[in-house]
Amino acid sequence: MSQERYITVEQMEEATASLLENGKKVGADSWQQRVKNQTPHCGFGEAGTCCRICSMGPCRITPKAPRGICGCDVHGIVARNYLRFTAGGAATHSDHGREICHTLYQTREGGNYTVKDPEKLKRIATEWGIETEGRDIYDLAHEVAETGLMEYGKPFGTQRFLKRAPEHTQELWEKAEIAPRAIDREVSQSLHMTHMGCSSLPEALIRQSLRAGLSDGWGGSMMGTEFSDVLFGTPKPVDTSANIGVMEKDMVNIIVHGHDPSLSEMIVFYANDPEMIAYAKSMGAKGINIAGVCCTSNEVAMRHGIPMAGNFLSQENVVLTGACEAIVVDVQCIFPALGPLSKCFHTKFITTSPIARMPDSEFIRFSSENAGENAKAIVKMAIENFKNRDQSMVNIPQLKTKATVGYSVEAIKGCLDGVTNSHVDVTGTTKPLVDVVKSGVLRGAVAMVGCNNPKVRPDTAHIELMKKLIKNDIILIVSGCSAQAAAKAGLMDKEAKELCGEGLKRVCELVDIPPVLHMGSCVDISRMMILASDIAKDWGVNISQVPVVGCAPEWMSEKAVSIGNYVVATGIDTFLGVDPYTKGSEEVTALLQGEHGVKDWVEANYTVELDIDKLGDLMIERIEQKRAALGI
Ligand code: MSK
Repeated sequence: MSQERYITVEQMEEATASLLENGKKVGADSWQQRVKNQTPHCGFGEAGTCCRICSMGPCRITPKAPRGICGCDVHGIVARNYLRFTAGGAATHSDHGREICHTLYQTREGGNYTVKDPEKLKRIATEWGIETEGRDIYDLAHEVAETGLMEYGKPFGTQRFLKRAPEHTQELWEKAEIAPRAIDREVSQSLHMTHMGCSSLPEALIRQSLRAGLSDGWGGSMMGTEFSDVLFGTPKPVDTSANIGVMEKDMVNIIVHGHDPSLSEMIVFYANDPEMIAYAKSMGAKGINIAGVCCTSNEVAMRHGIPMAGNFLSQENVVLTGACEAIVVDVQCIFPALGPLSKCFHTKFITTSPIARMPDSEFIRFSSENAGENAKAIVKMAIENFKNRDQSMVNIPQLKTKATVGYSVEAIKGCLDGVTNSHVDVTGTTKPLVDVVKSGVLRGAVAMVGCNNPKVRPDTAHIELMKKLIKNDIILIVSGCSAQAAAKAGLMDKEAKELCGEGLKRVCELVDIPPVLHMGSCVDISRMMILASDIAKDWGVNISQVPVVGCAPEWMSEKAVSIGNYVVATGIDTFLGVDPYTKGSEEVTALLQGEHGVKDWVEANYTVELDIDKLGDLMIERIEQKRAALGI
């Protein structure tokens, strides 16, 4: 299939429409239909004004009933809901990080999992005060993993990685009493605070929301990211392709979906095994094609160049092609709908984690002990399923773009160093980047993240905002499903520099990068925190002064709320295109979005704007305000 330079949202919608037609022939349900069935949504839920924390209610706040049965007012209810939302996200990301710590603990020479980046492991060990001299690399890996696991439940002290932040930021956290302690403690304290008869003071609940978020971003997620690099390699720029056309008509298509790279890495390994490829050929296929969906896609794209089939709201599309032999999932963002949908086709829906069990799936429990064996069994199962494919039902829309992905902090510094020093040094500096921002060649940066949400025309907000920002010489650093939206549209192709303003175009040419930099999966937003910290230190200013903002224009998950809290708490103004169920309380809205709430504590706040074009204007305005304040 030929690759296209750019793909529009209209082309993607046309492709989806033809896939839905395919689905209709076999009686498939779709999220598009379920959205219709669920609309209009409950107004109390949307405003955050329904409380079902105890069984006296549910209580719904109206002008006639301004307090719940316990007497809690609307502000307490909205703030409690917000904190519970955050705690769900922090728990989820951090548990992902915990699984990665366990995988690191299981590494051994010649085992299922090995250490691929020993230098990074040693850097982290040194940072944590662990002796590295003369140590066996696996002894060291086990001690670092165990130390990491202790971060979840240690009785005293705060998260080790907080020391990576500029001193000023650490002082703000201490002063605001939001420096996160043990990760599990912050999550369980959030549930405790929101239990019936505990906190109903919005300020206290929002403070804890920031603290729980920080335990994710500077704790669980950061360990998830850092140890994934140690285990599977620190990403560096690699070419790949994106959009639904990456599925191959004549090959066994295996889709990996979810978040934890411990599974997908193994599937990728066995799909490349010559024995497995020969087996696929003996079954009449031309080979094995692996493609990804959601954050698993980011993980394997940035380390192996595995094509990206789609993001959150494209997950049903891969099955609707009729050419998916297996969709293999681990945890998070997986539609339970994939079970019944896969039954309409020949597709095997394979769940692998006890954390994400779903009806109508085949459960093959994955663990570090059986990873190799089970990954091989899954690949074999998919190959053997090829013969069950109904070729008359195959419909792979011809949409495919080129993308360059894998811009970890180390890779970005390496690229910048390559320009100034003609050699790549992964421990380099962000100074060249600071210089181009200071000079105005680049106006600033936007860290764009998050999901799709049917409340926003899928991918439009991501793509349109990115186009607008790069045209205004603002570089994009993206992760999660935002990254896939960019890749699907062609914005991660280095040629997309032609869509940029003159300044950004020059930077892209000089550094040989696309204008939208792929930084990885959801947990990798922690990479963005490290980059922001390094920039602030190299510049000699506070993070909140740097002309950079965060944005989640189509977010939907609890994880995104946790992310929003740690991005804001790190000092980065954050712009949302979907309301976080807080509009029912003026007090909570003022705390999150006003000039005298979280802004007083951490020098940043939220902006919620549902008009996407306006959201873009507001981000540009904020970046320009920061520039003006710095006198640049
Ligand atoms: S996968 S949390 S839909 S970004 Fe990380 Fe995408 Fe959002 Fe899931």
